Amino acid sequence: MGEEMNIVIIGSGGHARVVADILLAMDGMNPLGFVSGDGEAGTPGPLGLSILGDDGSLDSIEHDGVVVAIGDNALRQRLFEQLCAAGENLVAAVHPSAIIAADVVVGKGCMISAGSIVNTGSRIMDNTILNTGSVVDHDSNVGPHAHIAPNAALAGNVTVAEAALVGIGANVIPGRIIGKRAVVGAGAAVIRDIPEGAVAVGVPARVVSGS
Ligand code: JB3
Repeated sequence: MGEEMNIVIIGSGGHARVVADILLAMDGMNPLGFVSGDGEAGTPGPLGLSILGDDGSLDSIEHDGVVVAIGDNALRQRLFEQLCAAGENLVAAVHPSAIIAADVVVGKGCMISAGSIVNTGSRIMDNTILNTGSVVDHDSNVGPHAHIAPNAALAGNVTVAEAALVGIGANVIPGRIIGKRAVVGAGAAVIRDIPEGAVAVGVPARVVSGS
């Protein structure tokens, strides 16, 4: 077996624990622990991993890569960009049970959770979350810092722009575009494009704010 990569997880909330579990399940990844503002360094944490310190301690921890494991899109984007600028290696955490077509492009720092499916021709850009059991069907584009929540499904040729959130259990019919930083509510059915910054809810989804 080749050498393992030592990975620091940025954040220590629920999402960070799921990312830790994914890294433990992957070949070649060795999660070292969490860097966050929560708790004293050395505090024992979940999955046998501890808090290593706050952001200032990252330089003193010997590591090969980091994952920003924070659900909030804006905060995850800010930390991702800071860490890239600092020369960090942003690695993707992809659960072994995810089914990803051979030609799919997966960007830096993505989290692809258990049971997710990404079909042929799709592109998953940097720092995106495909949460548990989500589906991204063929030729879809999921922009950087976006989040496809658990059990949400994108049909073919869907575009989800930068930092947009498709909520838990929502569905998007083929070819629709979800604008930058838009939010699609839980269980919504998107049959029309959603403008940048809008919040859309319901079946069929209607814009309730932001446009
Ligand atoms: O719905 C699902 C399946 N998952 C949700 C996920 C997508 O988002 C989950 O239920 C939560 O709603 C949310 O998870 P997350 O991001 O883990 O939220 P929370 O438990 O609030 O944890 C946020 C973490 O970010 C905490 O550990 C904070 O200390 C950390 N944090 C905030 N600002 C930071 C910073 N960590 C670092 N290193 N630097 C910061 O500036």
